[in-house]
Amino acid sequence: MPHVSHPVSQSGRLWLSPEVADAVAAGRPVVALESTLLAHGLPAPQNRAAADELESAVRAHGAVPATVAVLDGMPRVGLSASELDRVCGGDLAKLSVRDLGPAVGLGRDGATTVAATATLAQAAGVSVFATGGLGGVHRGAAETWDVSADLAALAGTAVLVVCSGVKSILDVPATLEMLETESVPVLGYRTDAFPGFYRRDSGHPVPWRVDSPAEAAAVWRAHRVLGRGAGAVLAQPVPVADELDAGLHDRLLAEGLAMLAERGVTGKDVTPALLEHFHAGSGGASLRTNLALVHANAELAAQVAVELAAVPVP
Ligand code: PSU
Ligand code: MN
Repeated sequence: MPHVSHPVSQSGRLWLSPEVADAVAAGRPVVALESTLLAHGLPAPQNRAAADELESAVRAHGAVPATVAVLDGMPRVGLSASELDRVCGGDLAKLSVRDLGPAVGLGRDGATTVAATATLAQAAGVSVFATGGLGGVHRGAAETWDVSADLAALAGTAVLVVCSGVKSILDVPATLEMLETESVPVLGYRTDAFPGFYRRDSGHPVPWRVDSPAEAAAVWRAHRVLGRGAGAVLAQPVPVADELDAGLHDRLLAEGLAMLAERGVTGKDVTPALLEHFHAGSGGASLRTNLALVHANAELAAQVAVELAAVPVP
């Protein structure tokens, strides 16, 4: 299909695929998908299969998928099959919001984090976004100051992020505190517990619970009016059958944290290094958990996007 122009891509450096541009213009449901989880969170070749599978899950529930990345300096919302090949082909930079200007200005490629994906989704007119885990406050942040830019981005970007909470590798209560400070509502989906990614319960409660896509959509509509432009988190625990065994989880976490300290891994390399450690050390179990939860989040995000499209947000 030839690429058609869209007003957004003409006015600035932002490319929407024809399918995404048409859906946004017509007010049809669209779900943004993140590319860092493909490029840095999942090993090849499973990442390429996952990219297709997530897009199919969104379509199966009646929405248009829009995977986001920067290629040849162009921020893209909605990728073709060959563009997904590039994202999953290895060696892509990890782009948070601070990296968007440099990557675009210098004509580079990169996979977008939650923060950068939310920023580009909002610019494209897409307000629902599915991913696996949110970045947050790292353990030891009082010394290292390592707090994911995902939190600041959510504070100032009106996007609903459907995820499975944050990983136990982070400081979970500090992350929840910061989301509260930034006035980002956290909604448990059919749960009162904030999910811990591999595990259904991080040990910390959520302030609010919703039990259907319609309830999530109702909250999002109201938050768009009252929430001062902030995003929101819809946190869905991994399906019961796919939860990682508690003992295995705790062992991998302890080993992984020791490995980071030993190797001196810091900054933006921390999350990918720990994910790899979990995937390698669990004999594939953590990968199955990871794939199952992003799939479920893509489905739920599509259902919420369909609800929102039925009654447009003011
Ligand atoms: N958490 C996960 N899997 C991931 C990430 C986080 O369970 O793949 C990725 C997301 O792209 C998230 C980013 O936005 O890591 C956060 O990185 P940092 O902590 O460097 O901001
Ligand atoms: Mn960081």
